[in-house]
Amino acid sequence: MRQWARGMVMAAWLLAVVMSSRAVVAEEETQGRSQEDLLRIIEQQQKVIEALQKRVETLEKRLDETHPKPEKPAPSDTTHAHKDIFRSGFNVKFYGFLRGDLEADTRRMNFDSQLPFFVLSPADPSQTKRRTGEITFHPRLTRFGFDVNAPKLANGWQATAKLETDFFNAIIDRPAPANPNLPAGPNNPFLARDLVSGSRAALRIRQAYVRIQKGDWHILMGQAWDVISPFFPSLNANTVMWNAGNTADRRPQFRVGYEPKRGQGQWSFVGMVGASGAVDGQDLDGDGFRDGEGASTPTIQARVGYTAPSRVKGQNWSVGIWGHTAHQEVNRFTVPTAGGGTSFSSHLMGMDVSLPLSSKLRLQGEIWTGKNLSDVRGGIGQGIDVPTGKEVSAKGGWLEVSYRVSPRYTFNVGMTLDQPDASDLTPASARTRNSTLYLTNRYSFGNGLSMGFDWAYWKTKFKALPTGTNNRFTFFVQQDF
Ligand SMILES: [Ca+2]
Ligand SMILES: [Ca+2]
Repeated sequence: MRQWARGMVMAAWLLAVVMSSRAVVAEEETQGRSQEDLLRIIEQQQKVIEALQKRVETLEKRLDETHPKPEKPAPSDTTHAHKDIFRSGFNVKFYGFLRGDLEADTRRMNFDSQLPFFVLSPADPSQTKRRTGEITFHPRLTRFGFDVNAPKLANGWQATAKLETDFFNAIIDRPAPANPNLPAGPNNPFLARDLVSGSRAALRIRQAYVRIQKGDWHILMGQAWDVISPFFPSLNANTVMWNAGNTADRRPQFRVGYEPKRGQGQWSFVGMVGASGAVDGQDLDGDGFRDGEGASTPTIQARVGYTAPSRVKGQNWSVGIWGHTAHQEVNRFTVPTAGGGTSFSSHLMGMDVSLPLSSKLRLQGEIWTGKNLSDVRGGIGQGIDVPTGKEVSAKGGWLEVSYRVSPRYTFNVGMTLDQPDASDLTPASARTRNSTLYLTNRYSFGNGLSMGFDWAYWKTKFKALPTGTNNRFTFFVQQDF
Protein backbone atom coordinates (compact mmCIF):
# COMPACT_ATOMS: atom_id res chain seq x y z
CA MET A 1 0.00 0.00 0.00
CA ARG A 2 2.71 2.36 1.01
CA GLN A 3 4.90 1.52 -2.02
CA TRP A 4 1.95 2.02 -4.33
CA ALA A 5 1.14 5.45 -2.90
CA ARG A 6 4.74 6.57 -3.16
CA GLY A 7 4.82 5.43 -6.84
CA MET A 8 1.70 7.42 -7.59
CA VAL A 9 3.22 10.59 -6.15
CA MET A 10 6.40 10.18 -8.20
CA ALA A 11 4.38 9.57 -11.40
CA ALA A 12 2.33 12.74 -10.75
CA TRP A 13 5.49 14.74 -10.24
CA LEU A 14 7.11 13.51 -13.48
CA LEU A 15 3.92 14.19 -15.48
CA ALA A 16 3.78 17.72 -14.13
CA VAL A 17 7.42 18.37 -15.16
CA VAL A 18 6.87 17.02 -18.68
CA MET A 19 3.64 19.00 -19.23
CA SER A 20 5.21 22.19 -18.01
CA SER A 21 8.23 21.73 -20.37
CA ARG A 22 5.98 21.11 -23.37
CA ALA A 23 3.98 24.29 -22.73
CA VAL A 24 7.17 26.39 -22.61
CA VAL A 25 8.60 24.85 -25.81
CA ALA A 26 5.35 25.52 -27.69
CA GLU A 27 5.42 29.11 -26.67
CA GLU A 28 9.07 29.49 -27.88
CA GLU A 29 8.27 28.03 -31.27
CA THR A 30 5.47 30.47 -31.91
CA GLN A 31 7.00 33.67 -30.59
CA GLY A 32 10.83 33.31 -30.88
CA ARG A 33 13.00 34.00 -27.88
CA SER A 34 15.94 36.02 -26.81
CA GLN A 35 18.52 34.62 -24.41
CA GLU A 36 16.97 36.53 -21.47
CA ASP A 37 13.65 34.97 -22.27
CA LEU A 38 15.23 31.53 -22.09
CA LEU A 39 16.84 32.27 -18.71
CA ARG A 40 13.51 33.46 -17.39
CA ILE A 41 11.84 30.31 -18.61
CA ILE A 42 14.49 28.17 -16.86
CA GLU A 43 13.86 30.08 -13.65
CA GLN A 44 10.15 29.47 -13.98
CA GLN A 45 10.79 25.77 -14.52
CA GLN A 46 13.02 25.68 -11.47
CA LYS A 47 10.23 27.19 -9.36
CA VAL A 48 7.75 24.65 -10.66
CA ILE A 49 10.14 21.82 -9.81
CA GLU A 50 10.74 23.17 -6.29
CA ALA A 51 7.00 23.52 -5.69
CA LEU A 52 6.44 19.95 -6.83
CA GLN A 53 9.29 18.69 -4.64
CA LYS A 54 7.71 20.34 -1.64
CA ARG A 55 4.43 18.75 -2.43
CA VAL A 56 6.05 15.31 -2.77
CA GLU A 57 7.75 15.78 0.61
CA THR A 58 4.45 16.79 2.25
CA LEU A 59 2.68 13.78 0.79
CA GLU A 60 5.50 11.42 1.88
CA LYS A 61 5.28 12.81 5.39
CA ARG A 62 1.55 12.18 5.50
CA LEU A 63 2.09 8.68 4.20
CA ASP A 64 4.66 7.98 6.94
CA GLU A 65 2.16 9.11 9.55
CA THR A 66 -0.72 7.02 8.28
CA HIS A 67 1.41 3.98 7.33
CA PRO A 68 4.45 3.82 9.66
CA LYS A 69 7.42 1.75 8.54
CA PRO A 70 7.51 -1.68 10.17
CA GLU A 71 10.47 -1.99 12.56
CA LYS A 72 13.12 -4.37 11.35
CA PRO A 73 13.78 -7.26 13.76
CA ALA A 74 17.34 -7.36 15.19
CA PRO A 75 19.49 -9.96 13.50
CA SER A 76 19.42 -13.16 15.60
CA ASP A 77 22.69 -14.19 17.33
CA THR A 78 22.97 -17.88 16.68
CA THR A 79 26.35 -18.27 18.43
CA HIS A 80 25.05 -17.15 21.89
CA ALA A 81 21.50 -18.45 22.01
CA HIS A 82 20.02 -18.31 25.56
CA LYS A 83 22.97 -16.19 26.69
CA ASP A 84 20.74 -14.25 29.06
CA ILE A 85 20.12 -17.36 31.23
CA PHE A 86 23.12 -19.62 30.77
CA ARG A 87 25.63 -20.60 28.17
CA SER A 88 24.57 -22.69 25.23
CA GLY A 89 25.07 -26.42 25.78
CA PHE A 90 25.05 -26.15 29.60
CA ASN A 91 22.49 -27.79 31.82
CA VAL A 92 21.65 -25.91 35.03
CA LYS A 93 19.36 -27.43 37.62
CA PHE A 94 18.09 -25.44 40.60
CA TYR A 95 17.11 -27.32 43.73
CA GLY A 96 16.42 -26.82 47.43
CA PHE A 97 13.55 -26.18 49.79
CA LEU A 98 11.80 -23.56 51.89
CA ARG A 99 11.31 -24.55 55.47
CA GLY A 100 10.13 -23.33 58.88
CA ASP A 101 11.17 -24.97 62.17
CA LEU A 102 9.77 -24.83 65.67
CA GLU A 103 11.95 -26.26 68.43
CA ALA A 104 11.17 -26.61 72.10
CA ASP A 105 13.35 -27.79 75.01
CA THR A 106 12.30 -28.77 78.51
CA ARG A 107 15.83 -27.87 79.72
CA ARG A 108 18.35 -25.60 78.11
CA MET A 109 20.83 -26.72 75.48
CA ASN A 110 24.30 -25.19 75.23
CA PHE A 111 24.71 -21.58 74.06
CA ASP A 112 22.13 -21.38 71.25
CA SER A 113 18.95 -23.46 71.04
CA GLN A 114 19.24 -23.42 67.23
CA LEU A 115 22.72 -24.98 67.44
CA PRO A 116 22.18 -27.89 69.83
CA PHE A 117 25.35 -29.80 70.76
CA PHE A 118 24.80 -30.79 74.42
CA VAL A 119 22.62 -30.07 77.44
CA LEU A 120 23.73 -27.56 80.05
CA SER A 121 24.29 -28.91 83.54
CA PRO A 122 21.56 -27.82 85.98
CA ALA A 123 24.48 -26.41 88.01
CA ASP A 124 25.93 -24.44 85.11
CA PRO A 125 26.70 -21.01 86.59
CA SER A 126 25.39 -19.22 83.48
CA GLN A 127 21.84 -20.31 84.42
CA THR A 128 21.56 -19.62 88.13
CA LYS A 129 18.14 -18.02 88.45
CA ARG A 130 15.90 -19.95 86.14
CA ARG A 131 16.53 -23.49 84.92
CA THR A 132 13.68 -23.95 82.50
CA GLY A 133 13.47 -24.79 78.86
CA GLU A 134 13.15 -22.61 75.81
CA ILE A 135 11.34 -22.35 72.51
CA THR A 136 12.59 -21.07 69.18
CA PHE A 137 11.30 -20.57 65.63
CA HIS A 138 13.50 -20.20 62.57
CA PRO A 139 13.61 -20.54 58.76
CA ARG A 140 17.40 -20.93 58.71
CA LEU A 141 17.43 -24.43 57.18
CA THR A 142 15.89 -23.04 53.99
CA ARG A 143 18.22 -24.24 51.26
CA PHE A 144 19.02 -23.11 47.73
CA GLY A 145 21.43 -24.73 45.31
CA PHE A 146 22.14 -25.43 41.69
CA ASP A 147 24.14 -27.95 39.67
CA VAL A 148 25.90 -27.07 36.44
CA ASN A 149 26.64 -29.73 33.84
CA ALA A 150 29.12 -28.52 31.25
CA PRO A 151 29.49 -30.15 27.81
CA LYS A 152 32.05 -32.95 27.74
CA LEU A 153 35.57 -31.93 26.69
CA ALA A 154 37.16 -33.44 23.59
CA ASN A 155 39.52 -35.52 25.78
CA GLY A 156 36.56 -37.21 27.50
CA TRP A 157 36.55 -35.36 30.85
CA GLN A 158 33.23 -33.93 31.93
CA ALA A 159 32.90 -31.08 34.42
CA THR A 160 30.05 -30.57 36.83
CA ALA A 161 29.84 -27.86 39.47
CA LYS A 162 27.70 -27.20 42.49
CA LEU A 163 26.74 -24.29 44.68
CA GLU A 164 24.60 -25.09 47.72
CA THR A 165 23.63 -22.54 50.35
CA ASP A 166 21.46 -22.20 53.41
CA PHE A 167 20.91 -19.54 56.06
CA PHE A 168 22.63 -21.20 59.00
CA ASN A 169 25.31 -18.58 59.21
CA ALA A 170 26.40 -17.15 62.55
CA ILE A 171 27.09 -13.51 61.77
CA ILE A 172 27.86 -11.64 64.97
CA ASP A 173 25.70 -8.54 64.81
CA ARG A 174 25.25 -7.82 68.51
CA PRO A 175 28.20 -8.05 70.87
CA ALA A 176 27.22 -9.88 74.05
CA PRO A 177 29.72 -9.72 76.89
CA ALA A 178 30.11 -12.31 79.58
CA ASN A 179 27.76 -11.98 82.53
CA PRO A 180 29.23 -9.07 84.56
CA ASN A 181 27.64 -10.37 87.78
CA LEU A 182 29.73 -13.55 87.66
CA PRO A 183 33.48 -14.08 88.01
CA ALA A 184 35.30 -14.39 84.67
CA GLY A 185 36.29 -17.91 83.71
CA PRO A 186 35.41 -20.90 81.59
CA ASN A 187 31.96 -21.07 83.14
CA ASN A 188 31.24 -17.46 82.21
CA PRO A 189 32.11 -17.27 78.52
CA PHE A 190 31.13 -14.65 76.00
CA LEU A 191 27.79 -16.16 75.18
CA ALA A 192 27.38 -17.08 71.53
CA ARG A 193 23.59 -17.22 71.66
CA ASP A 194 23.25 -13.49 72.10
CA LEU A 195 25.45 -12.68 69.18
CA VAL A 196 23.24 -13.71 66.29
CA SER A 197 20.05 -11.95 65.34
CA GLY A 198 16.91 -14.08 65.44
CA SER A 199 15.42 -12.54 62.29
CA ARG A 200 18.41 -11.54 60.10
CA ALA A 201 19.80 -14.94 59.22
CA ALA A 202 22.70 -14.67 56.79
CA LEU A 203 23.41 -16.76 53.73
CA ARG A 204 26.06 -19.46 54.10
CA ILE A 205 27.96 -21.68 51.66
CA ARG A 206 27.34 -25.34 52.32
CA GLN A 207 29.02 -26.69 49.22
CA ALA A 208 30.78 -24.98 46.30
CA TYR A 209 32.96 -27.09 44.05
CA VAL A 210 34.03 -28.15 40.58
CA ARG A 211 34.10 -31.87 39.87
CA ILE A 212 35.52 -33.44 36.74
CA GLN A 213 34.96 -37.05 35.80
CA LYS A 214 36.20 -39.48 33.18
CA GLY A 215 35.21 -43.11 33.37
CA ASP A 216 35.68 -44.40 36.93
CA TRP A 217 37.86 -41.45 38.02
CA HIS A 218 36.81 -38.12 39.45
CA ILE A 219 38.58 -35.07 40.85
CA LEU A 220 36.90 -32.48 43.05
CA MET A 221 38.16 -29.06 44.13
CA GLY A 222 36.24 -26.73 46.40
CA GLN A 223 34.11 -27.16 49.51
CA ALA A 224 32.24 -30.43 49.97
CA TRP A 225 31.40 -32.98 52.64
CA ASP A 226 34.26 -34.73 54.38
CA VAL A 227 35.25 -38.01 52.75
CA ILE A 228 34.96 -39.86 56.08
CA SER A 229 31.76 -40.68 57.93
CA PRO A 230 29.38 -39.97 55.01
CA PHE A 231 25.99 -40.63 56.69
CA PHE A 232 24.08 -38.71 59.35
CA PRO A 233 20.99 -39.37 61.49
CA SER A 234 17.55 -38.06 60.55
CA LEU A 235 17.35 -36.15 63.85
CA ASN A 236 18.35 -32.49 64.20
CA ALA A 237 18.93 -31.08 60.72
CA ASN A 238 20.52 -28.01 62.36
CA THR A 239 23.68 -29.74 63.54
CA VAL A 240 23.07 -33.37 62.39
CA MET A 241 24.06 -34.69 65.85
CA TRP A 242 27.62 -33.41 65.57
CA ASN A 243 29.47 -33.64 68.91
CA ALA A 244 26.75 -36.07 69.99
CA GLY A 245 27.82 -39.18 68.04
CA ASN A 246 27.91 -38.19 64.36
CA THR A 247 31.26 -37.08 62.92
CA ALA A 248 32.32 -35.27 59.69
CA ASP A 249 31.36 -31.82 58.44
CA ARG A 250 31.98 -29.92 55.20
CA ARG A 251 35.41 -28.42 54.39
CA PRO A 252 37.43 -26.97 51.51
CA GLN A 253 39.38 -29.80 49.90
CA PHE A 254 41.07 -31.38 46.90
CA ARG A 255 39.69 -34.88 46.33
CA VAL A 256 40.50 -37.77 44.01
CA GLY A 257 38.23 -40.79 43.64
CA TYR A 258 38.27 -44.09 41.76
CA GLU A 259 34.92 -45.89 41.75
CA PRO A 260 34.93 -48.93 39.44
CA LYS A 261 31.98 -51.28 38.95
CA ARG A 262 32.85 -54.92 39.56
CA GLY A 263 30.19 -57.54 38.96
CA GLN A 264 26.96 -56.47 40.62
CA GLY A 265 28.61 -53.98 42.96
CA GLN A 266 30.72 -50.85 42.93
CA TRP A 267 33.90 -50.05 44.83
CA SER A 268 34.76 -46.58 46.05
CA PHE A 269 38.34 -45.48 46.78
CA VAL A 270 38.34 -41.80 47.70
CA GLY A 271 41.10 -39.67 49.23
CA MET A 272 41.43 -35.97 49.92
CA VAL A 273 43.65 -33.27 51.36
CA GLY A 274 41.72 -30.42 52.96
CA ALA A 275 41.76 -27.41 55.22
CA SER A 276 42.53 -28.01 58.92
CA GLY A 277 40.64 -25.94 61.43
CA ALA A 278 37.92 -25.23 58.85
CA VAL A 279 35.25 -26.48 61.29
CA ASP A 280 36.42 -25.64 64.83
CA GLY A 281 38.49 -22.59 63.83
CA GLN A 282 40.79 -23.44 66.72
CA ASP A 283 43.36 -20.75 67.59
CA LEU A 284 44.53 -21.80 71.04
CA ASP A 285 47.46 -19.38 71.16
CA GLY A 286 45.46 -16.44 69.82
CA ASP A 287 48.05 -15.55 67.18
CA GLY A 288 45.34 -14.87 64.62
CA PHE A 289 46.13 -18.02 62.63
CA ARG A 290 44.06 -21.19 62.80
CA ASP A 291 46.28 -23.77 64.48
CA GLY A 292 45.44 -26.36 61.81
CA GLU A 293 46.64 -24.13 58.99
CA GLY A 294 49.61 -23.08 61.13
CA ALA A 295 50.86 -26.68 61.02
CA SER A 296 51.46 -26.24 57.26
CA THR A 297 50.10 -29.74 56.65
CA PRO A 298 46.60 -30.46 55.38
CA THR A 299 43.90 -32.63 56.86
CA ILE A 300 44.18 -36.00 55.11
CA GLN A 301 41.18 -38.33 54.76
CA ALA A 302 40.45 -41.56 52.91
CA ARG A 303 37.56 -44.00 52.62
CA VAL A 304 37.20 -47.41 51.00
CA GLY A 305 33.62 -48.41 50.39
CA TYR A 306 31.59 -51.05 48.60
CA THR A 307 27.95 -50.95 47.58
CA ALA A 308 25.87 -53.66 45.91
CA PRO A 309 22.26 -54.74 45.39
CA SER A 310 20.83 -56.40 48.49
CA ARG A 311 18.39 -59.29 48.86
CA VAL A 312 15.65 -56.64 49.08
CA LYS A 313 14.61 -55.85 45.53
CA GLY A 314 15.65 -52.41 44.28
CA GLN A 315 17.70 -51.49 47.38
CA ASN A 316 21.48 -51.43 47.84
CA TRP A 317 23.52 -52.21 50.91
CA SER A 318 26.86 -50.46 51.54
CA VAL A 319 29.79 -50.52 53.90
CA GLY A 320 32.83 -48.26 54.27
CA ILE A 321 35.94 -47.90 56.42
CA TRP A 322 37.74 -44.62 56.77
CA GLY A 323 40.46 -42.63 58.46
CA HIS A 324 41.43 -39.05 59.12
CA THR A 325 44.64 -37.39 60.30
CA ALA A 326 45.60 -33.75 60.86
CA HIS A 327 47.99 -31.59 62.85
CA GLN A 328 47.85 -28.27 64.67
CA GLU A 329 50.70 -25.97 65.60
CA VAL A 330 50.81 -23.08 68.06
CA ASN A 331 53.64 -20.56 68.32
CA ARG A 332 52.45 -18.24 71.11
CA PHE A 333 51.11 -20.73 73.58
CA THR A 334 49.64 -18.93 76.56
CA VAL A 335 47.82 -21.88 78.14
CA PRO A 336 49.93 -23.69 80.78
CA THR A 337 50.42 -27.24 79.49
CA ALA A 338 51.68 -30.38 81.10
CA GLY A 339 53.23 -31.47 77.85
CA GLY A 340 54.52 -28.02 77.01
CA GLY A 341 54.44 -28.90 73.34
CA THR A 342 53.51 -26.65 70.47
CA SER A 343 52.09 -29.25 68.11
CA PHE A 344 49.04 -31.49 68.33
CA SER A 345 47.86 -34.35 66.19
CA SER A 346 44.39 -35.63 65.40
CA HIS A 347 43.35 -39.14 64.32
CA LEU A 348 40.03 -40.75 63.59
CA MET A 349 39.11 -44.25 62.33
CA GLY A 350 35.63 -45.50 61.70
CA MET A 351 33.12 -47.51 59.75
CA ASP A 352 29.73 -46.84 58.16
CA VAL A 353 27.03 -49.27 57.14
CA SER A 354 23.65 -49.03 55.43
CA LEU A 355 21.59 -52.21 55.25
CA PRO A 356 18.01 -52.86 54.07
CA LEU A 357 16.40 -55.56 56.25
CA SER A 358 13.15 -55.65 54.29
CA SER A 359 11.38 -53.52 51.72
CA LYS A 360 10.23 -51.23 54.58
CA LEU A 361 13.00 -51.55 57.14
CA ARG A 362 16.54 -50.10 56.87
CA LEU A 363 19.38 -49.97 59.35
CA GLN A 364 22.08 -47.30 59.11
CA GLY A 365 24.90 -46.23 61.38
CA GLU A 366 28.50 -45.26 62.01
CA ILE A 367 31.03 -46.13 64.68
CA TRP A 368 34.38 -44.41 65.34
CA THR A 369 37.32 -43.88 67.68
CA GLY A 370 40.09 -41.28 67.74
CA LYS A 371 41.63 -38.31 69.51
CA ASN A 372 41.61 -34.51 69.21
CA LEU A 373 38.42 -34.51 67.15
CA SER A 374 36.86 -31.06 67.48
CA ASP A 375 37.58 -30.28 63.82
CA VAL A 376 35.63 -33.37 62.70
CA ARG A 377 32.81 -32.97 65.25
CA GLY A 378 33.86 -35.57 67.83
CA GLY A 379 34.78 -35.47 71.53
CA ILE A 380 31.73 -33.24 72.28
CA GLY A 381 33.67 -30.40 70.68
CA GLN A 382 36.72 -30.88 72.93
CA GLY A 383 39.90 -31.47 70.93
CA ILE A 384 42.53 -30.28 73.42
CA ASP A 385 42.11 -30.13 77.19
CA VAL A 386 43.15 -26.50 77.52
CA PRO A 387 44.55 -26.58 81.11
CA THR A 388 46.85 -29.55 80.37
CA GLY A 389 47.32 -29.34 76.60
CA LYS A 390 46.34 -33.01 76.33
CA GLU A 391 44.71 -34.36 73.18
CA VAL A 392 41.29 -35.68 74.19
CA SER A 393 40.56 -39.27 73.13
CA ALA A 394 36.96 -40.11 72.28
CA LYS A 395 34.79 -42.82 70.77
CA GLY A 396 31.20 -43.00 69.68
CA GLY A 397 28.72 -43.51 66.90
CA TRP A 398 25.05 -43.72 66.08
CA LEU A 399 22.51 -46.26 64.89
CA GLU A 400 19.15 -45.62 63.25
CA VAL A 401 16.37 -47.93 62.10
CA SER A 402 13.93 -46.54 59.51
CA TYR A 403 10.51 -48.01 58.99
CA ARG A 404 8.56 -46.97 55.91
CA VAL A 405 4.93 -47.40 56.98
CA SER A 406 3.59 -46.20 53.62
CA PRO A 407 4.96 -44.31 50.62
CA ARG A 408 3.98 -41.13 52.51
CA TYR A 409 4.95 -41.89 56.07
CA THR A 410 8.30 -43.00 57.52
CA PHE A 411 9.43 -43.07 61.12
CA ASN A 412 12.96 -43.55 62.46
CA VAL A 413 14.20 -44.72 65.85
CA GLY A 414 17.80 -44.15 66.82
CA MET A 415 20.50 -43.55 69.37
CA THR A 416 23.73 -41.54 69.34
CA LEU A 417 26.76 -41.43 71.63
CA ASP A 418 29.91 -39.31 71.90
CA GLN A 419 32.12 -40.32 74.81
CA PRO A 420 35.45 -38.58 75.45
CA ASP A 421 37.97 -40.17 77.80
CA ALA A 422 37.21 -38.47 81.13
CA SER A 423 40.82 -38.88 82.27
CA ASP A 424 41.95 -36.56 79.44
CA LEU A 425 39.72 -33.74 80.72
CA THR A 426 40.26 -31.58 83.80
CA PRO A 427 37.71 -28.71 84.14
CA ALA A 428 34.62 -29.44 86.25
CA SER A 429 32.47 -28.29 83.32
CA ALA A 430 34.20 -30.58 80.78
CA ARG A 431 31.72 -32.84 78.97
CA THR A 432 32.45 -36.54 79.43
CA ARG A 433 29.44 -38.23 77.81
CA ASN A 434 26.76 -36.99 75.41
CA SER A 435 23.98 -39.28 74.23
CA THR A 436 20.48 -39.23 72.74
CA LEU A 437 17.56 -41.57 72.16
CA TYR A 438 15.11 -40.38 69.54
CA LEU A 439 12.07 -40.85 67.35
CA THR A 440 11.58 -38.88 64.14
CA ASN A 441 8.52 -38.81 61.86
CA ARG A 442 8.45 -37.75 58.22
CA TYR A 443 5.19 -37.31 56.37
CA SER A 444 4.96 -36.39 52.68
CA PHE A 445 1.84 -34.72 51.30
CA GLY A 446 3.16 -35.10 47.75
CA ASN A 447 4.41 -32.50 45.28
CA GLY A 448 7.42 -31.81 47.52
CA LEU A 449 5.43 -30.75 50.57
CA SER A 450 6.37 -32.55 53.79
CA MET A 451 6.39 -32.15 57.53
CA GLY A 452 8.30 -33.67 60.42
CA PHE A 453 7.77 -34.15 64.13
CA ASP A 454 10.75 -35.29 66.21
CA TRP A 455 11.39 -36.10 69.84
CA ALA A 456 14.81 -36.62 71.37
CA TYR A 457 15.95 -37.34 74.91
CA TRP A 458 19.35 -35.72 75.41
CA LYS A 459 21.67 -36.58 78.29
CA THR A 460 25.04 -34.90 78.92
CA LYS A 461 27.45 -35.86 81.70
CA PHE A 462 30.17 -33.59 83.04
CA LYS A 463 33.50 -34.07 84.79
CA ALA A 464 32.26 -32.67 88.12
CA LEU A 465 28.87 -31.05 87.49
CA PRO A 466 25.42 -32.68 87.74
CA THR A 467 24.16 -34.41 84.57
CA GLY A 468 21.98 -32.38 82.23
CA THR A 469 18.92 -33.94 80.57
CA ASN A 470 16.49 -32.47 78.06
CA ASN A 471 13.45 -33.49 76.05
CA ARG A 472 13.67 -31.68 72.75
CA PHE A 473 10.77 -31.45 70.28
CA THR A 474 11.02 -30.30 66.68
CA PHE A 475 8.23 -29.57 64.23
CA PHE A 476 8.83 -28.41 60.68
CA VAL A 477 7.08 -27.90 57.37
CA GLN A 478 9.12 -28.10 54.19
CA GLN A 479 8.44 -27.46 50.50
CA ASP A 480 11.00 -28.95 48.16
CA PHE A 481 11.56 -27.73 44.61
CA1 LIG B 1 28.68 -39.06 59.62
CA1 LIG C 1 47.07 -20.12 66.20
